[in-house]
This record gives sequence, structure tokens and C-alpha cells, in this order.
Amino acid sequence: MLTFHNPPHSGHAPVHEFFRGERVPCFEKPERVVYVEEALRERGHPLTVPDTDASAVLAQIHRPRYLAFLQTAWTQWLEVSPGNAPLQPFPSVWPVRTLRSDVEPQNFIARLGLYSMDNGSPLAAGTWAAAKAGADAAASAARKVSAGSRAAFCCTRPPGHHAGADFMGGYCFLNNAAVAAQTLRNQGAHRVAVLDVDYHHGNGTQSIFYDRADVFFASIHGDPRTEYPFYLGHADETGEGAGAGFNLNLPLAAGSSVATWFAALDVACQRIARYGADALVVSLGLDAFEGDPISTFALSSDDFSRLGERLGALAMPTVFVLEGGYAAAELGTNAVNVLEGFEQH
Ligand code: OKP
Ligand code: ZN
Repeated sequence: MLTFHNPPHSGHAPVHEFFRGERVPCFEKPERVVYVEEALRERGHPLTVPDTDASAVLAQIHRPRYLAFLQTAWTQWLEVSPGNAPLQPFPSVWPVRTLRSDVEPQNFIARLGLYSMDNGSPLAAGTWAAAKAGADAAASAARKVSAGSRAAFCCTRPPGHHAGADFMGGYCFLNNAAVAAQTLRNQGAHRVAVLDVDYHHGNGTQSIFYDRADVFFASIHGDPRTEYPFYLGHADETGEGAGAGFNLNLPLAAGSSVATWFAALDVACQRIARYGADALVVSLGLDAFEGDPISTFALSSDDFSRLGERLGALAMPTVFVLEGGYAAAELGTNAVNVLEGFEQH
């Protein structure tokens, strides 16, 4: 399968995140895509560097002041103090209900909180370059698919589906799936479906397209009553305004069986077929895997082949975008199993 990667991803290498009050090594680490790249090469899928600048489409997806902040965030952090270079900034204050988010504070950590949904999206020196190159890959893949390729895969990190129009969250900074969907629209697709199979609900993608009828969003994920991102992803979120009826959430109880997961996949695929999309974007998180350290679903490596086959049966031009998946050594097998299962159709 045609695959784009983003070599600058390696410059996004924060050291630690917070977990149960402790600092622990980052789950979302460069080795993740190194394993996927190895499996792709071994199994005969060459890697291509992006050839499209996503800047214009990023301006359609994200708010200007958020893009301006993210692009210079690390420089701003060093301007607070040059001694900050080896340190990771984390937000500690957020504009929740009754607080104002229209005025940008001058304090850097307060600005970081304004543009974050959690303290789980550590920044590093190369975060912007990595995220931008990932968005370039998503735009490149969508252009290729618009031009007639059956499918393309973005083997990129950091992931994107938790990032909203003006905030980062859950290791995500720029919403690559939204960039791919919007690029497909810009290139002439009338309707685009986004299917998010990551263990965690794609709150950013949902929110970006919530009031739009031209992009249908469907997601299978751990029930947000117990699973991250907690504050979005419930079954009663069906879209609003022009987008009413064009959002489908299929939350599953933590610990749900593989059979339950594939039944939900079938519901999502039937709705996507009925929607009549011209193209599909798959937010391909691999953390529904039985060996994943931060999820509770139980898909095996063979089940990822079945997932690919089911998606291939939709017979739609498709852009795959890598999202989560933290059993790093197995990510290559599981990702390529999806792609090769897809290609069987
Ligand atoms: C991102 B993606 C563990 C905290 C977990 C939130 C999970 C983000 C998942 N230390 N942080 O959807 O895979
Ligand atoms: Zn996830």
C-alpha cells in the first residue's frame, strides 16, 4: 500500500507524562512508528515522504490563534527562561466553565492551559515540526486517493484525533484525520466518512465536523463513562444543526469482547455505506489490541486482518491515518495486517 511517513517525528520525543500522580515514561514514543516502518519494509510496502504542504487545509481545520501558539510554543517556553531547554512544560490551569477563553493570557503556562484539554500532551523541541509533517502526510495521502489511488496509509506520529479546532489533548496536536477528510472534500469528494477505530473516542474529529453534513463521523471506543477522553463520545451525540444525524458513537463497556467489537464495526460500516460517501478516512488506532498497556479490549493480531477485510469490503477510496497503539513491538504486525486485509478486496 502507498504509505507516507514523517521522518521529523523523531524530534517529538518528550520524556515523561503523568500517570496516577507519578511521572512515567511517555507511552507515545518514536519507537512506535519505527516498528511500523520495519514491518512495512519487510512486507514490501515502500515509504514515501509527503509532497503536499498542509498549511492551507490546516487553516480550514484549526483556529489561527491555536496554530500560531503551537508553531512557536517551544520558542515561547525558552523565552520564559533559557534554562527551560531540558524541561517539559505542562499546563496546570484551564479555562473551565465561567472562565474566559477569549483573552490570551501573557503567562505561558496559562496560555498552554487555554490550548489544552489535559496535561497528557507533553511538548518537546520538535513537536511542531513533527505534527506539521504528519499533517503534510495526511494531505499528501488524501491528494493521491483523490487522484485515483485506491488507498494510502499515513505511518505518522504524533496522533491527531483528540486535537480539536483550538486545543491539543491525548498526545495529539494537529488533527490528521480531519486534514485528510477536508483535503478529500477540497479535491472534489461530496461526502466523506471518517471511521475511528482507536480505543479512545476521537473527540477532536467529532467536534470539528459536528455541525457538518458533508463529513460523517463514526467511532467505536471504550465507554467514556470510564475511559479517556471522559467528556465526549456518548451514544446520544448525533450531530447538531446541518450535521444532525451525521455523527455515530458506539461506546463499548471496558472489557468488551472481540465479538461485541466486530458487531459494532458492522453497525458502523452499514451506516457508512448508507451515507453514500465518496471516500473514507480511517483513524487507525491499534490500541484495541489485547496486548495494549492502556486499553481493555482484546483484539488479536489476526483480528486486525479481519478489520482490514471488513473495511476493504466497503470498496471505497480510503485514507488510513495512524492514531494510538502502545504495544510498540506489535504495532507493525497489527498495522500491516489491517492494510493487507484491506488489499484483499
Ligand atoms: C491517545 B490515543 C496514561 C494516560 C493516558 C490519555 C490517553 C490518550 C490516548 N498515562 N492518557 O487515542 O491513543
Ligand atoms: Zn487511543
